[in-house]
Amino acid sequence: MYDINAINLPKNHPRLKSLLIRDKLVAGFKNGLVVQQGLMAHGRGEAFDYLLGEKSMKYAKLAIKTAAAVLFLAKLPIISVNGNIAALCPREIVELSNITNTKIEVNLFYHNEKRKQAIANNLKKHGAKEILGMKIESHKHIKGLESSRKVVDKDGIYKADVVLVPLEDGDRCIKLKQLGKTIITFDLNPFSRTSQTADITIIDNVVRGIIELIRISKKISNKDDKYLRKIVNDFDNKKNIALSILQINNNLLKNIINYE
Ligand code: PTJ
Repeated sequence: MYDINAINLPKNHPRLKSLLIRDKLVAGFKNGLVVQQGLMAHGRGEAFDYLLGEKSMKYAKLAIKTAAAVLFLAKLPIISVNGNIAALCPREIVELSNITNTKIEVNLFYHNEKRKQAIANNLKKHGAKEILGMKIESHKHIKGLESSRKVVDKDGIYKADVVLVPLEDGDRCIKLKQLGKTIITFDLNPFSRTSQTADITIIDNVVRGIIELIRISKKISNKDDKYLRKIVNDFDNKKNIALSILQINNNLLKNIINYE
């Protein structure tokens, strides 16, 4: 087992947080949770995080509050877990699942049974009781989807009304939407097909955003449906994405002004 604590990073390094996140993924890769391509996907995410100033924008916080309300209003909400998520925030996934009564399903783009099992074991180590997507007899195929993500659990994503898909590929997001499901995503790239297709797009690093999602879920957990529905009705995802892109643009312009 690769020991993340053995990595010796200077504690006063100005980019310590970002380096620690990288190390989680490297450890996840060495321990069989993360696929090589996941490391590259993280690199793309990091680049966008830089443009956000590596902090959660107010638009991300608004999307997160809406996501919490949607999870509470759902009949059968599911969190879809891939290799990167399992390595980055397993404890938070389990905590969110407990607070919002959302089931966890492992679903991989680069399918591999051994890695799937390692991911499930890691989630169990962090307190997960039930993990969907593991039993062959429960597998169902989403018609019209070519990638391995088409294999879903009949008691999970297949019949879910709400699916949280962090770090997703666009194809499945589009397909799940066509099937009438409400989709929540964490994606640092506001231009990705997933971001553009989802119902609630959280443009934030999942490592930061999921902590806020847990916090706000705890805060609104005892609110009634009328209160929750108002949050959802007041939210405009397209507008929120547009404002996030404007914020990124302003961040870039600030740098030019500083240069002049
Ligand atoms: O474990 P698997 O086999 O299911 O594969 C997982 C990956 C992530 C490799 C797979 O889903 C994939 O290739 O994803 P994409 O198409 O690269 O999309 C990932 C998206 O997540 C990109 O838009 C990235 O910018 C974004 N992203 C990467 N890291 C983060 C992120 N968004 C939020 N938080 C991050 N930490």
